[in-house]
Amino acid sequence: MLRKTLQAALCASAVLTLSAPAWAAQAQVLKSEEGTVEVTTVVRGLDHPWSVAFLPGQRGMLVTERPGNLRLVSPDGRLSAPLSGVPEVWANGQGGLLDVVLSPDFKQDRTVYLSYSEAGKDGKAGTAVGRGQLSEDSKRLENFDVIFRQQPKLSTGNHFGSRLVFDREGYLFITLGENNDRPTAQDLDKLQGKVVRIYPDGKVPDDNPFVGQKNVRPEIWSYGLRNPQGAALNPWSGTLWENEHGPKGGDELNIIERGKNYGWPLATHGINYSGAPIPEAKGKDVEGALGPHHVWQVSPGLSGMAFYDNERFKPWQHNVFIGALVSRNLIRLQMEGDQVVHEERLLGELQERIRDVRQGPDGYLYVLSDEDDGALYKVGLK
Ligand SMILES: [Ca+2]
Repeated sequence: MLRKTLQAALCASAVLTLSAPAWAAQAQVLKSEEGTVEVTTVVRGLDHPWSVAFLPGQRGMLVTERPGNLRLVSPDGRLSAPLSGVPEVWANGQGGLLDVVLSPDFKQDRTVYLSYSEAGKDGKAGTAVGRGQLSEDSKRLENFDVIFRQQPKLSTGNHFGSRLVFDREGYLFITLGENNDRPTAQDLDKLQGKVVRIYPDGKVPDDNPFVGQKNVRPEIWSYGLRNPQGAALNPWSGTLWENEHGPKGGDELNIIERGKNYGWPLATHGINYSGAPIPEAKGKDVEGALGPHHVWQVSPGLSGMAFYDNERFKPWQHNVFIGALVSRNLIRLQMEGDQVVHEERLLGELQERIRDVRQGPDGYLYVLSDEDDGALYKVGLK
């Protein structure tokens, strides 16, 4: 009897998974400075989605859900069952299954990289990164292997970072939060509050800035970061850009340079959520630390970011888009060269926490809302 009930339930969920969703064709039309924005829901019912990666050749998109599932979304909005072969994640607070990116050679090696929070001792956790091969039927990751672990593990649920970005030479950058243990962002013997640079197999390049120094982690590329939840490679300059969720006030956009100190927690434009100053802070600008490239005095709660580099929507060309969790909208930054000259907020009508934004191969923006009933939206100009 129980088995029959289970079978019926499984059949019902299979039907749900395979039938075309009713919301797929609906589009919302919103006003913006650059014309009418059209928002199409590709899929709903995602459990706190965190990141999206596009498979080549119209094979759909991989989406991470923070509680620990990796799913495939078909181009017409069908949501797969969770893929098998994904590592066990420590899904507490801000931790769980986080970023997903494809290998630059995905067409040859079918390798998928994941960042996630991994359990340590005493109820604490840290960011880890691993990779596996996507099976031909896209139903599982095979031979998953951990290539990087944040050490020590200090998080009780906060500030994992953890965006993954390949540069043009094939180095892998990982952005790492300070696990809400502020002073560690300045400690070069720890991997909290850092950007690290490794080879795709986890080995450390000899030309990293601190290689060979005593009591310094050789993976470190730059340091003094709080919770870098957004990062992307600037397609015009090839440099790594990073944004971070500040304390109360002081969200930052930074251009990441080799060996540089980005200040946290010695230099910040923000204060504690309680209203008290950051105990370690010495000011907004501190000698030896690079100030933010751009700063928000009122924290939008920055998350995933994307450069727009496509002919489809010309008014967006050379813009930067960043998801905002607290202000619940999508930030559009108009740029002149590297300088931010104007800001607009989009998608505020949805009233959803925006976790990630990516430019799809079709030139549309794809946006994830970090909600219990999260969505993947396709966003364009009409
Ligand atoms: Ca800073």
